Amino acid sequence: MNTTSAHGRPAAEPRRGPRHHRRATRALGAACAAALVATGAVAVAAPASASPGQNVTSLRDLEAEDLAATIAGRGITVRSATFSGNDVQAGRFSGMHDTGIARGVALTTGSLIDADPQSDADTDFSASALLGPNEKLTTTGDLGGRGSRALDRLVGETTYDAAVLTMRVVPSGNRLSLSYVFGSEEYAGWSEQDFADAFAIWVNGSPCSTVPRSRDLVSTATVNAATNAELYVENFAPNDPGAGTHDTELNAFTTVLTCEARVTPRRVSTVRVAVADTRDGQLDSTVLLGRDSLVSNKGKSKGKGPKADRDHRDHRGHGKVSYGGHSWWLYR
Ligand SMILES: [Ca+2]
Ligand SMILES: [Ca+2]
Ligand SMILES: [Ca+2]
Repeated sequence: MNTTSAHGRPAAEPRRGPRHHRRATRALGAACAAALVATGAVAVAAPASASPGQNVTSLRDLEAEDLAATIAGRGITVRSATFSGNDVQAGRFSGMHDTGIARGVALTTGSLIDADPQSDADTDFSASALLGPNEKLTTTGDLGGRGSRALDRLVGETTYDAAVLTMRVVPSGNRLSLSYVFGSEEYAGWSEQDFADAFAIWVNGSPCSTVPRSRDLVSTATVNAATNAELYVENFAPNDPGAGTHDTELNAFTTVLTCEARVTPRRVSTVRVAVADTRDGQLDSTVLLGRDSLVSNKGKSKGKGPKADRDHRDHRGHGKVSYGGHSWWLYR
């Protein structure tokens, strides 16, 4: 396993807060606070309602096995599934056409659902990290949750509020693939200040959520307006979350990417998806997994992925594909 930082940042770089202290709070001054003042989109705990047609059902009403069944497509038999994290951090969603994955499973370092104002237990989050539109640049579920040791080792940071879905599956062929999108509230200024949250998909212990034609892990540090920009979808204007044209709370997100791995046919493989905050528990990062997109077949697999309006991909999975009126270039 790669144990070096995917971000290439110096270990001695000054930090904004005591990383060992769970409740270290980021001073949301500077760019983000200015943005809130400028837009009036102040972080009042007003329950944001989802845009029409968008729905999410969290693990308050589902089991981890339901999530695995949603992701599993052709050539995959699910043996078991477990989840680690708060039950509001994972669930099933639909109607998210603008993200490139309209239906599937989401994991987040915050909450997928709005807080119930009647519940005392909901005081650490207010609004969904996923459902549109983009109302704030700083949507946060600070859940006091543990991090992931595997992500700690992988990215060289202490992590918090980890959401980890682990699935034991039996693939029919020697290839396995899974379609995903990674998005974050850390986009909009904080990722450049070393607040890149941690995310990985592993197949039998090997990370596969890498930038195409590279070994770099997908994160805010490796996919953004300046780096691998062809894989990056921005959903805000400076100081203005409402200027985003994509109907999701995510400040920015990747195009639809694919994890691919070689596996042994008819033997149990372990697929693990994990996302966690780094340095503090604030500003949510979220990963979307396409419905029926965990697939296996013989030889080269480009995955089933979410159903597209138009699909001009070639046999290698290269090409242009359109979802919900938006087009994406996919690279394999
Ligand atoms: Ca946002
Ligand atoms: Ca969090
Ligand atoms: Ca974060």
